[in-house]
Amino acid sequence: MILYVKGMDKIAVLAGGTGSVKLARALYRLKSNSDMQNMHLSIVCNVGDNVWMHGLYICPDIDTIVYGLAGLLDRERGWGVSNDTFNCLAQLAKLEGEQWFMLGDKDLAMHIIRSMMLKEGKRLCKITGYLCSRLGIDARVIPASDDHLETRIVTDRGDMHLQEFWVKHKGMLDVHGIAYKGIEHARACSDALNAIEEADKIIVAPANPVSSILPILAIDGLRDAVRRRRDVCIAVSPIIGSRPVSGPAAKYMKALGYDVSPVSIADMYRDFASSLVIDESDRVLMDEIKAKGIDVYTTDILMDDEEDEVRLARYLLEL
Ligand code: FO1
Repeated sequence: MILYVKGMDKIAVLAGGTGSVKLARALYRLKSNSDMQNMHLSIVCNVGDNVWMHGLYICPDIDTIVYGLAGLLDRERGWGVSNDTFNCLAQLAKLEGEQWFMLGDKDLAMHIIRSMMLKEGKRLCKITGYLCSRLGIDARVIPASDDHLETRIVTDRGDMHLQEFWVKHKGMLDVHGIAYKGIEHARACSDALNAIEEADKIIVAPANPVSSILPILAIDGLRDAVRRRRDVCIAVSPIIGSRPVSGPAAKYMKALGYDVSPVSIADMYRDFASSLVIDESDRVLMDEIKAKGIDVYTTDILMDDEEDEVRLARYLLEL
């Protein structure tokens, strides 16, 4: 039985990729409940992971969310299409040499259509809306910006695109800094600003704070837009204890001078989120977090299976 708050219809989620999709798809699943059919779900996606490969524009975080909502995501890997094959990549390897970024045959269709439409002058947000409608998705997946920006990781071997650091080098290099290249020219997508302005509740997904959430908020106007809605903005900690739930968040946070702790998430988010949800096992940190001027709630935030995902989504809607 869901204690769904009447009138709480518009939900905006700030999202990255592999961690965020678990929560996004659970909210989307709840939307099919008879008492929640009025819910309008808008997912504002990070674009800092976007990359050009083989003349195609890949938007990993957008694609992960789109595939997740469409029920096409490879759940084990957390990215790409389930039951995909890699024949085209094998042929590319013959013609071009070793390939380090795995683009599946089915996945390629998305990148081909997107790249074609971009070359026709269409905006990323319109293209994403079109792809969602073709896949029958009844939610808005919105790029934070239509403009290209990329998260660069500064390492011993120089600065490189996040995908090169994470996929090619398997996240093994030492990290000295992070930069959002192109951020000064990136304009916020108007649909993203509207979704934030109109939301009854904004949920910051348990995503990498440095490479997923901060690049969204670094886009001109976006942080201010969320700050104005601080009272309805809830964040879920991507850190439990002293570890990220997944991915390279620890390396990135340390590079920016933060301890890897939910307390640091409170420091990073307190100006735009009024509440932080942390794991039950971090209950002892509640007072320290509260002292930073952000409300704190505890629940089991680890999403190991579908049941966990839906339970956390319900908890956040009811909070
Ligand atoms: N992650 C990997 O670890 N290896 C890959 O080869 C890889 C390919 C890939 C292709 C399309 C796509 O949408 C995502 C892909 N990812 C891959 C995931 C991606 O690198 C990151 O996990 C996200 O950018 C972080 O959110």
